[in-house]
Amino acid sequence: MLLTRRLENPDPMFIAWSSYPAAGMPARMARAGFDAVVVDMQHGMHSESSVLREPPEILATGKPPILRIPVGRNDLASRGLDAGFEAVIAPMINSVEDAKAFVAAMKYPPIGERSWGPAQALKLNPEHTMGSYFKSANGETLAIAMIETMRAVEVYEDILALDGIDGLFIGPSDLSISWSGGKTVNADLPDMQDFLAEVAVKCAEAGKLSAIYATSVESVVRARDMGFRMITATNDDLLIQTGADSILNRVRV
Ligand code: 3PY
Ligand code: MG
Repeated sequence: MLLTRRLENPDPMFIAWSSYPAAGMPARMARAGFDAVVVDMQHGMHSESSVLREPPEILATGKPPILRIPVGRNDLASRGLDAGFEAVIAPMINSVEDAKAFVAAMKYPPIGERSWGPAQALKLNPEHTMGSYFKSANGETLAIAMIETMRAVEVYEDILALDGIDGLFIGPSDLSISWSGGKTVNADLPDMQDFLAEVAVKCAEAGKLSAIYATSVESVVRARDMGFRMITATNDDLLIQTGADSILNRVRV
Protein backbone atom coordinates (compact mmCIF):
# COMPACT_ATOMS: atom_id res chain seq x y z
CA MET A 1 0.00 0.00 0.00
CA LEU A 2 1.07 3.59 -0.61
CA LEU A 3 1.88 4.64 2.95
CA THR A 4 4.07 1.70 3.94
CA ARG A 5 5.86 1.99 0.59
CA ARG A 6 6.43 5.74 1.12
CA LEU A 7 7.78 5.11 4.62
CA GLU A 8 10.58 2.99 3.13
CA ASN A 9 11.93 6.35 1.98
CA PRO A 10 13.65 8.02 4.98
CA ASP A 11 12.71 11.58 3.91
CA PRO A 12 10.14 13.11 6.27
CA MET A 13 6.55 13.21 5.07
CA PHE A 14 4.93 16.67 5.04
CA ILE A 15 1.21 16.10 5.19
CA ALA A 16 -1.96 18.18 4.92
CA TRP A 17 -4.96 18.11 7.24
CA SER A 18 -8.56 18.30 6.04
CA SER A 19 -11.17 19.93 8.28
CA TYR A 20 -13.82 20.98 5.77
CA PRO A 21 -15.97 18.27 4.17
CA ALA A 22 -15.85 20.03 0.81
CA ALA A 23 -16.05 17.64 -2.15
CA GLY A 24 -12.70 17.39 -3.92
CA MET A 25 -10.67 19.45 -1.41
CA PRO A 26 -8.72 16.69 0.40
CA ALA A 27 -7.64 15.28 -2.98
CA ARG A 28 -6.85 18.81 -4.14
CA MET A 29 -4.43 19.20 -1.22
CA ALA A 30 -2.83 15.86 -2.11
CA ARG A 31 -2.36 17.12 -5.69
CA ALA A 32 -0.79 20.33 -4.37
CA GLY A 33 2.21 18.22 -3.35
CA PHE A 34 1.67 17.05 0.23
CA ASP A 35 2.80 13.51 0.97
CA ALA A 36 -0.52 12.39 2.50
CA VAL A 37 -3.82 13.86 3.67
CA VAL A 38 -5.43 13.37 7.07
CA VAL A 39 -9.22 13.61 7.11
CA ASP A 40 -10.18 14.80 10.58
CA MET A 41 -13.32 13.64 12.38
CA GLN A 42 -12.21 14.80 15.84
CA HIS A 43 -12.18 18.57 15.42
CA GLY A 44 -12.74 18.77 11.67
CA MET A 45 -16.26 19.06 10.35
CA HIS A 46 -16.22 15.75 8.50
CA SER A 47 -19.13 13.39 9.01
CA GLU A 48 -19.17 9.65 8.53
CA SER A 49 -20.47 10.04 4.98
CA SER A 50 -17.99 12.76 3.96
CA VAL A 51 -15.10 10.74 5.38
CA LEU A 52 -16.01 7.49 3.69
CA ARG A 53 -16.03 9.03 0.22
CA GLU A 54 -12.43 10.30 0.54
CA PRO A 55 -10.17 7.22 0.16
CA PRO A 56 -10.82 6.65 -3.59
CA GLU A 57 -10.34 10.36 -4.35
CA ILE A 58 -7.12 10.75 -2.36
CA LEU A 59 -5.69 7.44 -3.60
CA ALA A 60 -6.35 8.56 -7.20
CA THR A 61 -3.71 11.27 -6.63
CA GLY A 62 -1.13 8.62 -5.68
CA LYS A 63 -1.10 9.72 -2.01
CA PRO A 64 -2.22 7.75 1.05
CA PRO A 65 -5.45 8.69 2.87
CA ILE A 66 -5.26 8.84 6.68
CA LEU A 67 -8.19 9.16 9.09
CA ARG A 68 -8.33 10.80 12.52
CA ILE A 69 -11.25 9.39 14.51
CA PRO A 70 -13.04 11.17 17.37
CA VAL A 71 -11.94 10.23 20.91
CA GLY A 72 -12.70 6.58 21.69
CA ARG A 73 -14.54 5.88 18.40
CA ASN A 74 -12.68 2.67 17.65
CA ASP A 75 -15.68 1.43 15.66
CA LEU A 76 -14.85 4.13 13.11
CA ALA A 77 -11.20 3.00 13.04
CA SER A 78 -11.99 -0.39 11.51
CA ARG A 79 -14.73 1.13 9.37
CA GLY A 80 -12.16 3.60 8.05
CA LEU A 81 -9.76 0.77 7.17
CA ASP A 82 -12.59 -1.09 5.41
CA ALA A 83 -13.21 2.08 3.37
CA GLY A 84 -9.55 2.21 2.29
CA PHE A 85 -7.78 4.53 4.74
CA GLU A 86 -4.21 3.31 5.16
CA ALA A 87 -3.68 4.62 8.69
CA VAL A 88 -5.85 5.76 11.57
CA ILE A 89 -4.82 8.34 14.17
CA ALA A 90 -6.56 7.91 17.54
CA PRO A 91 -6.62 11.04 19.75
CA MET A 92 -6.20 11.07 23.54
CA ILE A 93 -4.60 7.65 24.00
CA ASN A 94 -3.85 8.16 27.67
CA SER A 95 -3.16 4.64 28.91
CA VAL A 96 -2.02 1.22 27.76
CA GLU A 97 -5.69 0.15 28.08
CA ASP A 98 -6.75 2.90 25.63
CA ALA A 99 -4.03 1.74 23.24
CA LYS A 100 -5.06 -1.93 23.53
CA ALA A 101 -8.70 -1.07 22.71
CA PHE A 102 -7.51 0.86 19.64
CA VAL A 103 -5.30 -2.02 18.51
CA ALA A 104 -8.18 -4.46 18.96
CA ALA A 105 -10.22 -2.51 16.39
CA MET A 106 -7.30 -2.00 13.99
CA LYS A 107 -5.67 -5.43 13.75
CA TYR A 108 -6.94 -8.84 12.70
CA PRO A 109 -6.27 -11.79 15.04
CA PRO A 110 -3.98 -12.83 16.55
CA ILE A 111 -2.93 -9.22 17.36
CA GLY A 112 -6.41 -7.71 17.61
CA GLU A 113 -10.08 -8.35 16.95
CA ARG A 114 -10.73 -6.47 13.72
CA SER A 115 -13.86 -7.82 12.08
CA TRP A 116 -13.65 -9.02 8.48
CA GLY A 117 -15.23 -6.91 5.71
CA PRO A 118 -12.74 -4.68 3.81
CA ALA A 119 -15.16 -4.23 0.91
CA GLN A 120 -13.90 -0.94 -0.52
CA ALA A 121 -10.29 -1.42 0.65
CA LEU A 122 -10.06 -4.57 -1.49
CA LYS A 123 -11.39 -2.78 -4.58
CA LEU A 124 -8.96 0.11 -4.06
CA ASN A 125 -6.02 -2.30 -3.78
CA PRO A 126 -6.54 -4.66 -6.73
CA GLU A 127 -3.10 -6.21 -6.15
CA HIS A 128 -4.69 -7.97 -3.17
CA THR A 129 -6.85 -11.05 -3.04
CA MET A 130 -8.98 -11.59 0.06
CA GLY A 131 -6.32 -13.95 1.36
CA SER A 132 -3.36 -11.66 0.72
CA TYR A 133 -5.17 -8.64 2.21
CA PHE A 134 -5.98 -10.67 5.31
CA LYS A 135 -2.34 -11.74 5.65
CA SER A 136 -0.78 -8.33 5.04
CA ALA A 137 -3.30 -5.79 6.43
CA ASN A 138 -1.93 -5.87 9.98
CA GLY A 139 1.45 -4.77 8.62
CA GLU A 140 0.23 -2.43 5.90
CA THR A 141 -2.40 -0.37 7.75
CA LEU A 142 -1.02 1.71 10.58
CA ALA A 143 -2.41 2.29 14.08
CA ILE A 144 -1.10 5.62 15.29
CA ALA A 145 -1.70 6.67 18.92
CA MET A 146 -1.86 10.35 19.88
CA ILE A 147 0.20 11.37 22.90
CA GLU A 148 -1.22 14.65 24.12
CA THR A 149 -1.67 14.60 27.91
CA MET A 150 0.63 14.24 30.91
CA ARG A 151 -1.03 10.88 31.66
CA ALA A 152 0.14 9.72 28.24
CA VAL A 153 3.63 11.22 28.73
CA GLU A 154 4.06 9.01 31.82
CA VAL A 155 3.32 5.77 29.94
CA TYR A 156 4.21 6.61 26.35
CA GLU A 157 7.07 4.11 26.20
CA ASP A 158 4.69 1.29 27.20
CA ILE A 159 2.20 2.44 24.55
CA LEU A 160 4.99 2.57 21.97
CA ALA A 161 6.12 -0.94 22.89
CA LEU A 162 2.65 -2.43 22.41
CA ASP A 163 2.34 -4.96 19.59
CA GLY A 164 -0.05 -3.41 17.05
CA ILE A 165 0.80 0.23 17.77
CA ASP A 166 2.73 1.37 14.68
CA GLY A 167 3.59 4.90 15.74
CA LEU A 168 2.98 7.87 18.01
CA PHE A 169 1.50 11.22 17.00
CA ILE A 170 2.10 14.24 19.21
CA GLY A 171 -0.78 16.69 19.63
CA PRO A 172 1.19 19.72 20.84
CA SER A 173 -1.79 21.97 21.62
CA ASP A 174 -3.53 19.53 23.95
CA LEU A 175 -0.16 18.52 25.37
CA SER A 176 0.65 22.15 26.21
CA ILE A 177 -2.64 22.51 28.10
CA SER A 178 -1.90 19.43 30.16
CA TRP A 179 1.83 20.25 30.51
CA SER A 180 1.03 23.72 31.91
CA GLY A 181 -1.63 22.40 34.30
CA GLY A 182 -4.36 24.13 32.31
CA LYS A 183 -2.67 27.54 32.30
CA THR A 184 -2.06 27.94 28.59
CA VAL A 185 -2.53 26.53 25.11
CA ASN A 186 0.69 26.97 23.15
CA ALA A 187 1.73 24.34 20.60
CA ASP A 188 5.27 25.77 20.73
CA LEU A 189 5.61 25.66 24.55
CA PRO A 190 9.38 25.75 25.17
CA ASP A 191 9.22 23.40 28.20
CA MET A 192 7.90 20.54 26.04
CA GLN A 193 10.56 20.64 23.35
CA ASP A 194 13.05 18.23 24.96
CA PHE A 195 10.25 15.71 25.43
CA LEU A 196 9.21 16.02 21.78
CA ALA A 197 12.79 15.40 20.62
CA GLU A 198 12.96 12.37 22.93
CA VAL A 199 9.78 10.90 21.42
CA ALA A 200 11.22 11.17 17.90
CA VAL A 201 14.34 9.28 19.04
CA LYS A 202 12.41 6.58 20.96
CA CYS A 203 10.14 5.93 17.98
CA ALA A 204 13.17 5.58 15.68
CA GLU A 205 14.81 3.16 18.14
CA ALA A 206 11.59 1.11 18.25
CA GLY A 207 11.40 1.07 14.43
CA LYS A 208 8.02 2.84 14.62
CA LEU A 209 6.62 6.03 13.11
CA SER A 210 7.05 9.39 14.86
CA ALA A 211 4.50 12.02 13.86
CA ILE A 212 3.51 15.48 15.07
CA TYR A 213 1.08 18.30 14.32
CA ALA A 214 2.86 21.57 13.53
CA THR A 215 1.17 24.95 13.41
CA SER A 216 3.69 27.11 11.53
CA VAL A 217 6.56 26.76 9.07
CA GLU A 218 8.96 27.31 12.00
CA SER A 219 7.44 24.46 13.99
CA VAL A 220 7.47 22.19 10.91
CA VAL A 221 11.21 22.87 10.52
CA ARG A 222 11.83 22.28 14.23
CA ALA A 223 10.00 18.94 14.10
CA ARG A 224 11.87 17.96 10.93
CA ASP A 225 15.19 18.74 12.62
CA MET A 226 14.17 16.66 15.65
CA GLY A 227 13.78 13.71 13.30
CA PHE A 228 9.99 13.35 13.10
CA ARG A 229 9.02 11.19 10.12
CA MET A 230 5.53 12.60 9.52
CA ILE A 231 4.71 16.27 10.11
CA THR A 232 1.45 18.10 9.54
CA ALA A 233 2.64 21.02 7.42
CA THR A 234 -0.70 22.84 7.18
CA ASN A 235 -4.46 22.46 7.04
CA ASP A 236 -7.15 23.61 4.61
CA ASP A 237 -8.22 26.49 6.86
CA LEU A 238 -4.67 27.84 7.20
CA LEU A 239 -3.92 27.36 3.50
CA ILE A 240 -6.85 29.59 2.53
CA GLN A 241 -5.98 32.22 5.14
CA THR A 242 -2.26 32.38 4.31
CA GLY A 243 -3.10 32.52 0.59
CA ALA A 244 -5.61 35.31 1.19
CA ASP A 245 -3.20 37.23 3.44
CA SER A 246 -0.34 37.02 0.95
CA ILE A 247 -2.52 38.44 -1.85
CA LEU A 248 -4.49 41.02 0.11
CA ASN A 249 -1.50 42.39 2.03
CA ARG A 250 0.22 43.12 -1.28
CA VAL A 251 -2.68 44.70 -3.14
CA ARG A 252 -4.40 46.73 -0.41
CA VAL A 253 -2.85 50.14 0.17
C1 3PY B 1 -3.24 18.88 19.20
O1 3PY B 1 -2.30 19.66 18.96
O2 3PY B 1 -3.71 18.70 20.34
C2 3PY B 1 -3.83 18.13 18.13
O3 3PY B 1 -4.63 17.25 18.36
C3 3PY B 1 -3.45 18.47 16.73
O4 3PY B 1 -4.45 18.13 15.84
MG1 MG C 1 -5.37 17.25 20.29
